Amino acid sequence: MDLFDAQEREAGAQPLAPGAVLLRGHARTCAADVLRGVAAVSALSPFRHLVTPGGHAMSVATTSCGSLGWHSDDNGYRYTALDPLNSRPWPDMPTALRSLAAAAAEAAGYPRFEPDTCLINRYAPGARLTLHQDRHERSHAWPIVSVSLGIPAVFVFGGARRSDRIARLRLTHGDVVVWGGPSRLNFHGVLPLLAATHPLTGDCRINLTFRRAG
Ligand code: MD3
Ligand code: FE
Repeated sequence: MDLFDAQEREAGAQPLAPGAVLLRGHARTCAADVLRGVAAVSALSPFRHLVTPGGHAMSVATTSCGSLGWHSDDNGYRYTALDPLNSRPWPDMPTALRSLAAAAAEAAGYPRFEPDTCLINRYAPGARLTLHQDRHERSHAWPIVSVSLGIPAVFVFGGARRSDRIARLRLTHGDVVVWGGPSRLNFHGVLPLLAATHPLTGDCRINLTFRRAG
């Protein structure tokens, strides 16, 4: 039997690592509302391929909403209050996104999570995210809530050191992962996406990452 199939049949809250919880399919019922919110955000702050401090355009297209947004250029990675593309504040976080993040965090054992930013990543086939840590937030005491929508991806995650052994996890439409406590600084990434289609997103994957950055 395929290991991925076995993983996907499990429901409810599954521990992945200390402080990390997988909520399989948690966002399935609100997905259409959430994707309408993503469309409203990207109408104001369009998806763009950011350039890393090393000078490479990312294969993943990004935008943000909330009081802060994620940006990178020659000067480094950072959160900004204005979208550098249009010099306006990032779009407000749509209610459907805010409620999903709070409900998922609570279901994973992190009540009172109020994110101030949602990074929206759009993956076309072939797009990937190399192994990295999320460590640009002011406090690492808050969890990160990650929501996968659309076509599947293989997510990889290790430990607090780059050399720690790596586990793979296939994430599909509606899956939510909450990363907190000792897992908050784990290395993680996404393998190059295989071509597929999904009725709600077409040929892409959308990942939402809710954080308390400020
Ligand atoms: C594990 N995004 O934008 S979210 C990112 O699917 C990012 O787009 C991925 O990594 C994506 O930075 C994965 C899942 C995630 C986010 C933060 C983590 C996993 C994490 C922090 C610590 C450990
Ligand atoms: Fe990350």
